[in-house]
Amino acid sequence: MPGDSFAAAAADAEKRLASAADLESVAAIERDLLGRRSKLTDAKSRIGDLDPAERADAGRRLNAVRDRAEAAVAAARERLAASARSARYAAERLDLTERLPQTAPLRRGHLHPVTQARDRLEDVFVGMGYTVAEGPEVESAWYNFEALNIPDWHPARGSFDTIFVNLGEPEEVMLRSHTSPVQIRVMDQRKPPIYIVAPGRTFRADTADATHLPAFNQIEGLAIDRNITMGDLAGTIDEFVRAFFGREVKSRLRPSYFPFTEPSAEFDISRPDGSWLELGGCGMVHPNVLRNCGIDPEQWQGFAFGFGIDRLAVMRHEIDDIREFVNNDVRFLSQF
Ligand code: FA5
Repeated sequence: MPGDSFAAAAADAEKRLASAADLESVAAIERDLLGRRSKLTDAKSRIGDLDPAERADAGRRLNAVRDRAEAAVAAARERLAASARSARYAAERLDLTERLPQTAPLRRGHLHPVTQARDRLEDVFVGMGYTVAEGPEVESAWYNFEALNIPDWHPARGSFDTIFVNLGEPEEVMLRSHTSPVQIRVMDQRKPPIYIVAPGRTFRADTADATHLPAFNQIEGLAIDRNITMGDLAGTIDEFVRAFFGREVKSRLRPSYFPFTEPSAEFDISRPDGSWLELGGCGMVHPNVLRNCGIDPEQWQGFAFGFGIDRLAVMRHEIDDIREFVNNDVRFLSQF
C-alpha cells in the first residue's frame, strides 16, 4: 500500500516534532513530510497505480494521516511560540520588590515652615481651650462680607482687594479674602459659648512684596460667652504671643476700624530690631454680626481676631522676605 510508508514516516515525524527545539527544524520536518517533493506527494502519486476499487479507501486513509501530520506540525509551532513568549516575558520582567543597596542615607522631607506655624498655633489655642473650625476657600458675598456687617455699598469692601470667581451673579462668589466668614459659619451652627480658631488659606489681588502674598494664610479666633470684655481679648493675644514665640516678643494694640468689630484694633508685634510688624486685626464682635447669626447681643458678647500665619512664621524665623516661602527652594526650606 503506498500510504503505509507515508504513515510510518508521519509517525516518525510526529516524534521528531514533539522534541524539535526550534522553528527551523519544524519547517524542515514539514517540508520533508508534506511539501511539494515530500513523502506525501510521493504516496499520492502512487495511489494512481492502485486498482481503481482500492483507490478511494487508500486516498481516505492517506488524507487522515496527512491531517494528523498537519496538526502535529501546528502543535509544534504553537509549543515553540509559547516557550518563546515565556522566555521574552522572563527577560522583560521587572522586579518591583527589588531594593537597591543604600549608598547614601535617605533624606527625609519635613513640613513647610508655614504649616509648622499653623500646627503650632492650633496647639497653642487648643491648650487654651479652643477647638479648631474650618470653612470653604470659595465663599459667597453673604459670608465674606454681608453677614460681617459689610453691605455692598460699604467702602471697606474695597480694602479687601477681593478676587471674584466667575460664577453666579457678578461679585457674588469669591475666593475668601479673610478667614472671618468662618465666624459666621460657626455661629450659624453652634450655640454659645463658642471658643474656636479657624486657620486657612485666604486670597487677595495683592502684589507680592516683602510682606505680602496674593495667597496667604490667616487664623481667625472667635470667643462668644457671657461678660467677655476687651481685657479678655488683650490678655488672650498676650498669652498666645508668649506661648507661640517662647521668647520676649512685645505686642501692642492700635485703635483701628473693622465693620464687624466694635471697638476694633490692630495688633503689632515687636521685631528684634525694635520695629513693629502688623500681625492682624481684632475687636469686640459687632452686635449686628451676632444678630445676623441669631445670637442675642444683650445676652452674649465676644471678641474676634484674625492674623497672618505667614507673617508669624516670618517673625519666628527672622526671615527678611515673605516671598521666600513660595519660591520652593529646598536649600531655603530645609533650614527650618
Ligand atoms: C482682616 O482680614 C480681618 N478679617 C481681621 C479681623 C478678624 C479683624 C477678626 C477683626 C476681627 P486685615 O485685612 O488687616 O484684616 O488682615 C489681617 C492680617 O492678615 C494682616 O495683618 C496680615 O498679617 C495678614 N495679611 C493681609 N494681607 C496679606 C498679604 N497679602 N500677605 C500676607 N499676609 C497678609
